[in-house]
Amino acid sequence: MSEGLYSMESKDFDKTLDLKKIKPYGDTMNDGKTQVSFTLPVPNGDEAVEAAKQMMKKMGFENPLVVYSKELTEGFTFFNCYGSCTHTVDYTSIHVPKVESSVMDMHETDEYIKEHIGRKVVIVGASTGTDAHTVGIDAIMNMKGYAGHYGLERYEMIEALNMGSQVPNEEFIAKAIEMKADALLVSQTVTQKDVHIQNLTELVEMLEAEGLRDKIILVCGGPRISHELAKELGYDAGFGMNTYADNVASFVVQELDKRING
Ligand code: B12
Repeated sequence: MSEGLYSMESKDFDKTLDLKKIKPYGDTMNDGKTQVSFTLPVPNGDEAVEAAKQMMKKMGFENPLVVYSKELTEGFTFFNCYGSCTHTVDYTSIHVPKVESSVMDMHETDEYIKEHIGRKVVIVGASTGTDAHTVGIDAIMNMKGYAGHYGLERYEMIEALNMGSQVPNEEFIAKAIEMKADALLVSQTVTQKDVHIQNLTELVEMLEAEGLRDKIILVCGGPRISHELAKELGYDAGFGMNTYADNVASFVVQELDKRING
């Protein structure tokens, strides 16, 4: 294949692409081909496969095909299906609120702190409430880092404390007061029954009651956290999947600089 074809944008390559009406791509533009997997609470068999096909049609898929079905446990069958999606999305109308700070690497952030803040920045993090997931907060804070990005413990100009998981909000706040934290990082992975919303909201309310909310930069993160949700819940910023320490550290130090130096 010639190099020219690779460098060609898909809109030049395929004239049928309409960004106002995008559809999943299988092997031709606008074919809508999608793979879906789900479980139905019925035993495996012809009726189960038919039920899965009807479910696919109700979800907006044409020509549904059940390519795999397996009873996982008595009375529960798992399906892999293909179908052509009938729905479209207007890509041109999408606006996703994002944290607005320029992302610096560890060395740039350390230099920024030296120049603009002139002392170590104190950051306390935890996976709070009943949440036992530690990998997310470790990825952000651990010395060794994550995917080639060093965590906050490695930064020369950051004093970082990772309190681990299942940390009650009371203990988290007590530690923040003891360490005179500039920023608190909350990790929430479990979102079943909106438990993360209750827990994140409780922390904001408790910080407000202590008169601390405005004195601390409050950041949350997790696979189902967005910046938009975080702002709605009263946080300064929220980070989702594929976040690195660089993103968080850059936001915290630039925000702290604004608050201290205007
Ligand atoms: C490992 C794991 C566990 C381990 C955790 C071990 C540990 N020490 O962490 C164990 C076995 C204990 C566990 C238990 C449970 N788990 Co679990 N678990 C997972 C799993 C497989 C991986 C999570 C993970 O480590 N991801 C890797 C990290 C790096 O990604 P991340 O967390 O998204 O973090 C990144 C970003 O989100 C962000 N980030 C995260 N936190 C923060 C914080 C800040 C401040 C910032 C800036 C950024 C940030 O940065 C990180 C790096 O980019 C997921 C499924 C999956 N594949 O995701 C399920 C999953 C999260 N678990 C789930 C569930 C339901 C549970 C249990 C309730 C199961 C049960 N019935 O007992 C329990 C809950 C226990 C509890 N009380 O919390 C569900 C959650 C569903 C939901 N929407 O709520 C998942 C999605 C599995 C599923 N598909 O059902 N689990």
